[in-house]
Amino acid sequence: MSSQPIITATCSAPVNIAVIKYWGKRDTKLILPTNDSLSVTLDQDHLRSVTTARADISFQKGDRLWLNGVEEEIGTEGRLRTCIEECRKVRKGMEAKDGSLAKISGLPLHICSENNFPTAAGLASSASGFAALVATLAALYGLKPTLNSSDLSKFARQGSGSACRSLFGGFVAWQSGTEASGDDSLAIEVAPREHWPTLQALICVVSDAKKGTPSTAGMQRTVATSPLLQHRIKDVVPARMEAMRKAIKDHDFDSFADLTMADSNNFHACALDTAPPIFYMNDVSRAIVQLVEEFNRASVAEGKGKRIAYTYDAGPNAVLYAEEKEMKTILAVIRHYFPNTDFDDTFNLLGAGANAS
Ligand code: 2P0
Repeated sequence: MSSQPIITATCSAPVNIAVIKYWGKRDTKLILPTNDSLSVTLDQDHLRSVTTARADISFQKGDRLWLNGVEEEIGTEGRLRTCIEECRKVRKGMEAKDGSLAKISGLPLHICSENNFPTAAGLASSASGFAALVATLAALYGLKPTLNSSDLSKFARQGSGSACRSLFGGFVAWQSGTEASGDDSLAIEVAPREHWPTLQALICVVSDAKKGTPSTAGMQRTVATSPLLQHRIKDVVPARMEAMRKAIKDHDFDSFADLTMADSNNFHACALDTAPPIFYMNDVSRAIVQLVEEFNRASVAEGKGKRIAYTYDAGPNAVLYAEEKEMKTILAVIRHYFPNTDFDDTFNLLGAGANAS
């Protein structure tokens, strides 16, 4: 390993969209989830975070961070601080072990992060943002020989739960783990993007307003008050994770669609079962559900099986998964029924994980 300090690093990270949803924490500080989740990583052409970090003795005001050009307070504790210090601690340990390594762990950091999509677009930016932060610090500190992507996912997880999944490309599982330390709560690759390269995602931005109930607060209200969530954790998700792995392994779109839509609906039912209830979907979201269900019903009647899967996160925007060959038709149908809605018409391919091109 080189003893020269690499004092600047830039990495990017993609957005991921869960098909088995994360909703609820068993530990809010370490961000340990109440159930496993599984997501699809999108390509970085349309949605990504790019982060640059520099360590420099001349940064006399200490660590600082700018998000889309606006300085954010890092503070002495909290998610940003945790991610930075976790990476720094590993570098410090490496420097203590290997005297030839440049002593950069103690240098102040300046970090700039930009999204290539509007933060207010109602699309999750925390996942790509924290994944890019950890990937960048890992590059700056040369952590990769010591830590693999699953190890780094544990750091990103402490920034934002869903961020751990953006360290990998393709199909990714976040194993909830059982240890109180969080050491086994990490992301793993289920299948690389090359496994199913014809699967694509269409993002229908129904509303670009910021969501009313932020995920972090909303999910803990669900944990505290929803009996349905307990059923979801114990009886629904474990079997669904297994079935989803099999659907992906077999390129079985029909099962993939069934499971994806069922899990989106179950998650939103848990939100509705929360006291007071949380409404993320709106009338347009529900109209898209009805349209997809009708499209699939007609397709099944013709013997073609289901051809579209919808899923909704903590907001009204629809993500539609389909095979590449179906996308033109789907876009035409959506445009026909929603002529006045300015949906993004870009198809998102499956992408690679953080820092990969
Ligand atoms: C998911 N969501 O699996 C689920 C589906 C929203 C609905 O992960 O508190 O922003 O930072 O860990 O990761 C959104 O939650 O929450 C989320 P924190 P996060 O993608």
